[in-house]
Amino acid sequence: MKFVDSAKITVHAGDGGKGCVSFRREKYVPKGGPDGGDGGRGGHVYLRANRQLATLLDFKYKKSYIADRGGNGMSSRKTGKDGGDIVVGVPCGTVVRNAETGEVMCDMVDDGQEIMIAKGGRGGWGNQHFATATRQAPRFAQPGEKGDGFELEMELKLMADVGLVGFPNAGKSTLISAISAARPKIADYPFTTLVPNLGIVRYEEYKSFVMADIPGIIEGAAEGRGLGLQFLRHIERTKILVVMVSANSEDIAKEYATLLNELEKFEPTLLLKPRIAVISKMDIAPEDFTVPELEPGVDVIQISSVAGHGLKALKDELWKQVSIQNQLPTEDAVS
Ligand SMILES: Nc1nc2c(ncn2[C@@H]2O[C@H](COP(=O)(O)OP(=O)(O)OP(=O)(O)O)[C@@H](O)[C@H]2O)c(=O)[nH]1
Ligand SMILES: [Mg+2]
Repeated sequence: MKFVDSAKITVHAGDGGKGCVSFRREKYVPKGGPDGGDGGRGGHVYLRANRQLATLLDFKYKKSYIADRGGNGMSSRKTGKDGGDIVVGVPCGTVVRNAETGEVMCDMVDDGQEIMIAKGGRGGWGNQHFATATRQAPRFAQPGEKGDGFELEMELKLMADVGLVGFPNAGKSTLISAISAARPKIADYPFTTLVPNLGIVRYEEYKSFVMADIPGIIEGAAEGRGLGLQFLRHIERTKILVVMVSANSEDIAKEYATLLNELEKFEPTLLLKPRIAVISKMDIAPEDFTVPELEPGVDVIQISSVAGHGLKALKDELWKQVSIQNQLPTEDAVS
């Protein structure tokens, strides 16, 4: 499946229907009063977050969403029909901006979350509303109001608990395939992973958390080198980070520092997230391998995804950290 994580679409709510100009026609009443009905409301456009959707790919093919206009008012005070509403499904984690102003209009986080993104125009009043003592036969009615219309920029930021970052070839995809049901491509060359993968990691009997494997990061990623930058945004919303360096890296501490540096350049707040350092490929570690001290206060966990070593300890630690983060009040709750 192709992964598309940004898209531009237009949404147009329906215009309101026109109010009607009409007069009552009855036998023996040559000049009946005004009885023009109101126009119906234009259809709204809603966005709804849907957990089943994984990409913004659909929006590459269908870029325009236009709701019906309201029906015109009719004689005998009959109101026009409301235009049908449209619901556009988006993956959870889609941030929606007004393309013209850049302003964030909504952040579609929870499954089922729904928002009216473009409001249908109100129907115009029919001439029945405009009769007064001095103007008994109004020959006018209101036009319908215009429906809202926007160009929207959508950006998908994956919603995962744990973000996995490391140089290309560090063994990120191998880890996610060892501890979840995700089956990303694994190969012995850099940039095997071209799109993010999400894996659900089961923990004990009923618990689980979501881990995101993103393409490898290299020095200069924050300035656009490699594939890093494009995907770093996906870890902006994770609760914790796993920073992975291979045991046979030439300089583990330097590689680790480079990763942190790229994260910081991309978005300084990424470094405020709790992180765990992971040394991968311990089965092929050099003979004289010693566990480096990478950062005071940051746990270093050694694993081998191939041999299955250290995975339990890693999952225990990840679960512990994810649960701590889940118990903290969210930013929304504080403000
Ligand atoms: N011996 C050994 N090899 C491993 C281990 N984990 C990964 N590898 C190998 O390392 C190579 C790269 O693994 P990937 O999981 O594709 O690495 P990645 O970090 O996802 O790489 P990119 O997607 O390119 O960023 C593959 O040949 C894996 O088989 C491990 O624990 N032990
Ligand atoms: Mg990979």
